Amino acid sequence: MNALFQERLTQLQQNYEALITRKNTPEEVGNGIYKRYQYPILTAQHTPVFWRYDLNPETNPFLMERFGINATFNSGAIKLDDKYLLVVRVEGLDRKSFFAVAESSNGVDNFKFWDFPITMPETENPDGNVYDMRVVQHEDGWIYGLFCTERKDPNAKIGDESSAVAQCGIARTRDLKTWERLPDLITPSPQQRNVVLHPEFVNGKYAFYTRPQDGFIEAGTGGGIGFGYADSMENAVIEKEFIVDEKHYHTVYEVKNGQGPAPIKTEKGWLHLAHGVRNTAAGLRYVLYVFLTDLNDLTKVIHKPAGYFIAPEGEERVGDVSNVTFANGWIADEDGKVFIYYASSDTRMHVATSTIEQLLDYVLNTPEDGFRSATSVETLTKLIESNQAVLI
Ligand code: M1P
Repeated sequence: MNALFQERLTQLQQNYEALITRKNTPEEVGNGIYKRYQYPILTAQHTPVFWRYDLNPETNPFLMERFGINATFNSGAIKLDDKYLLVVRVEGLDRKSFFAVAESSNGVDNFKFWDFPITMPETENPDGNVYDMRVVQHEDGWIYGLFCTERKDPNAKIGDESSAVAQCGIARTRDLKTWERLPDLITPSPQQRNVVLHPEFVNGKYAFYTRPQDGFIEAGTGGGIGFGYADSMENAVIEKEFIVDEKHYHTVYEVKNGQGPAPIKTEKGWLHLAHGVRNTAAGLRYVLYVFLTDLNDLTKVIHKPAGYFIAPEGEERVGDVSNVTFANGWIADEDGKVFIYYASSDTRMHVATSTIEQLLDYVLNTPEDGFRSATSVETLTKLIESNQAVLI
C-alpha cells in the first residue's frame, strides 16, 4: 500500500466517523410548534466510504472515488425493534436513485447506513428510476413501500430524451431487507406520484392517497391529493379517485400538492403532512403543510391551518433543486413525540421534533386561509385585539 493511499484512507475514515457520530442539538426557542436541529441528519458524505471508494490499493492506487453519491433525501421512515429507520432516496452521480436504509437509536443523530442498499425487484417493465418511498406498517401485517417508478415515455418524439411516465411502484417486506415486488398501482390517471397507503383497512379495502397528474411534471387537471380504494395489494386497481385536498389559487399549494407520509391517527382525526408547490419568478417553491381529516370519513378535511408548516430556511434553501422542502416520512413514538423527517432542496435530510399534542394544537387553533389579503388582515387584527386585552 502506497503512502498516499494510506494517508487518504485514514483521512476519509476519520472524516466519516466524525460525521456519523456528531451530536445534533435542537434549536433553543423555535416557533413552539416543532424544533429544528443544528445539522442535517444525512448528507451524501454520510454514505459509507466503502460505497464510494474501491479500497484495494492494487486497483485504485490514487484512492479515487469510484461510485460518487450526489444526494441523500426524500426518505420514508419507520420504527422497528426500537430503531429509527429511514428508507433513503440515495442518488448517485449518474442521477439514478435507489433506496438504502439508515438507522439511528435516537432519531435525531448518528444515522448510519446499512452495509448494502436495497435490491428492489422489478416488474416485467423495468424501472428507469425509483424514488420517494412511503413506508407503511399496514394492519394486514406487511410493511409496504410505495414509491415512484419512472420510465421513459414510450410516446416521446424522436430526440426527446426527457419525457417520462411516473407511476406508483409497490413492494412489501417484513424487515426492510428482503422485498417482494408487486404489480404497479393502476388508477384512472395518466400518471401518478406521491401515492401513499393508508395504514388501516377502510370498509375491508386498501385505501390510498394518490396524486393524479396529467404529465410528468404538471398535475394539470389532477385537482390535488386524491383518495381511492383497491380490493387487493397483489393486483391493486383504483377505479375512482376522489379529491380530498384541492389545489387553490394564491396559496402555497396552487400549482400542485402531494401527501407526505401516511397520516397519524389521533383522537381528533387523522393528522396529515403534505407538500404544496407554488410558482415564483425563480421557479417552483415546495413547502410542507399540515391538515386533519375526519376519523370516520377520510375524504373530509376538518381542519387546515393557512400557509406552510415548514419552508426551507438558511442552507436548506440551496441544493440541486433549490427552494424545496419535501417530506415522506415521520415517526410517532408511543409517548407522543413525533420525528418529522424532511429533505431540503433535493439534497439532504433533516429532522424536526414535536409532539402529537403540539401538532393537534397547531392544526386545530391556527387560523385557516381566508384566501384574500383582507381576510388575513381581519385575522391578524383579531389576534392583536385579543392580545391587547391580555396585556393591559
Ligand atoms: O424537485 C422537487 C420534488 O419534485 C417532485 O415532487 P412533485 O411530484 O410533487 O412535483 C418529486 O420528484 C420529488 O422527488 C422532488 O423532491
